[in-house]
Amino acid sequence: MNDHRSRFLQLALGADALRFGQFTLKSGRLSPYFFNAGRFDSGATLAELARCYADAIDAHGVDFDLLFGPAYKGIPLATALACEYASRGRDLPLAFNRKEAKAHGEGGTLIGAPLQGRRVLIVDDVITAGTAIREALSIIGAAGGAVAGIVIALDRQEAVDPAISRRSAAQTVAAEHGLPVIAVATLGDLLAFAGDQVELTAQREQLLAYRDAYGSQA
Ligand code: OMP
Repeated sequence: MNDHRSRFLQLALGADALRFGQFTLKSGRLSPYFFNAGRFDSGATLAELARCYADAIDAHGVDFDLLFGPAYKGIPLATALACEYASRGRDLPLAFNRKEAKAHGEGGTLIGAPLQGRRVLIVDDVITAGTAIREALSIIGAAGGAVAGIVIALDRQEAVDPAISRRSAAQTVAAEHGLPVIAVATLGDLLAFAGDQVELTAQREQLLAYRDAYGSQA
């Protein structure tokens, strides 16, 4: 693996955005790793992260004409990606939401370019159960946008209820909405990456056990 996936994983580990230990997830699961996109907290790390996103999107080839960053973590990600595309010669409109509606000034919950009639690419950090992405889908639909796809940095490839189905949350969202879900890297990529690093052997064992318990088949 020597492309945007390994560049991203190296960047995330170096920035402490990807950490090993014991973490309680939004779903209540106890995870041996956690991805915190908030640790991409400098211009240089965000710029390199945006290059990884753009390379993953371009490798996939999705057709879109607006970037949408869901509050809060998606906002700097979509913004950095818009800047990266501008530096590649493509000036894309950008929009995001706020979590609490504003009753004064411009009002509402949407900021930036109008979504009406646009093919929107959602830019977010991570998918576990897909709750955050579903919220973004309904916000965009209500504003008259058509979602063209979803790009995330990390797909944790977890089944929502492994006793019922081993389909991942990303696969479920993709199938339900007929949308591509593009990940810069997946848990599978992280396992392959960790397999090449002797110092990550113990962490890899924990990741494998976690995947056995909650992971999707893909
Ligand atoms: P879902 O809404 O379940 O897909 O989970 C996405 C959200 O989980 C993210 O927006 C974060 O709030 C949080 N999260 C992380 O940021 N990193 C992780 O590695 C795992 C989670 C999580 O709680 O599942």
